[in-house]
Amino acid sequence: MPFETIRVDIDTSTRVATITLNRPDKLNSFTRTMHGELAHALDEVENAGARALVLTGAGRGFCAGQDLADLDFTPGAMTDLGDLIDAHFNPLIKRLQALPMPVIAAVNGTAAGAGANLALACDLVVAARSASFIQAFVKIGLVPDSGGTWFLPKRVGMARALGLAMTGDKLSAEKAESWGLVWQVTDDAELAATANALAAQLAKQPTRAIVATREALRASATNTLGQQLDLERDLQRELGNSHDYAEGVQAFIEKRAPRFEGR
Ligand code: T3D
Repeated sequence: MPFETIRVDIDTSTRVATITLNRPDKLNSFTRTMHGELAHALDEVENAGARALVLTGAGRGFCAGQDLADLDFTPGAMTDLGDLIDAHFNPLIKRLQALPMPVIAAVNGTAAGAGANLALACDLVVAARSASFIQAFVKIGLVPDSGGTWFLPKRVGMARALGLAMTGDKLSAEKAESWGLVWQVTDDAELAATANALAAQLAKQPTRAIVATREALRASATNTLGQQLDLERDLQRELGNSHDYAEGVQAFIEKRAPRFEGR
């Protein structure tokens, strides 16, 4: 399906899908159209049986959050931000977190406002050295949304979360890596290849096990050790019946590389 504001590429040999936010002149900020297209694209990626997704931006920005020109400030007809978030941003973050495949944000440039938190909602962040992360919300009198108040304290601790959110200061890719927000920083020219290679590597792994691992690691934030041990048992029981488990064990015994199929 042709899109106006994004590009979608699905490599049927590697089973890696790439979605590129494509409004470079506006630093790929979100309009309602882009939200709608992204929702369709995620359906497309899932229906195509992709086994890893790369989310990136065209041009010099990754995503500058909400397009502030796509809001109505007319008295009596003002955009209700709660409605906008309910209709678009929250479903997007939940969808990304629940996709049955690993998701990599390839942050090519500025990631601001909801754009920064969009990256944090992905499983792994690979960032170009020139990229940066800005919790820009405070500069327009808002609170970090799209999961920012949830992701940040868990990943960087309360002191740094408060600092980033209260100042709206730019965090460089290298500092974001040293603070634990980013998996890997690459030279700008290497970003696409690095993210693609990582996605191709993940797409060859036992996808169900990867997704279950993500579920377990997330659940550890609120579970007791006892609950976590039970969850690990349940997931292991489920995966013990998977094709990829049988294949992994067989491959080990036959001393060959496994051929996982994601089922
Ligand atoms: O508000 C709600 O609806 C609730 C939901 C909120 C979610 C949010 O994301 S709120 C936060 C919204 N985002 C921002 O506040 C960030 C705004 N942008 C900036 O602060 C700066 O653009 C950046 C720091 C990200 C980058 O600065 P710089 O100097 O590298 O680029 P620039 O010149 O400011 O931007 C380039 C173009 O993109 C420019 O357009 P022009 O003048 O060349 O035609 C600029 O207006 C446009 N642009 C950048 N960000 C946005 C945008 N246009 C609309 N909305 C944007 N968010």
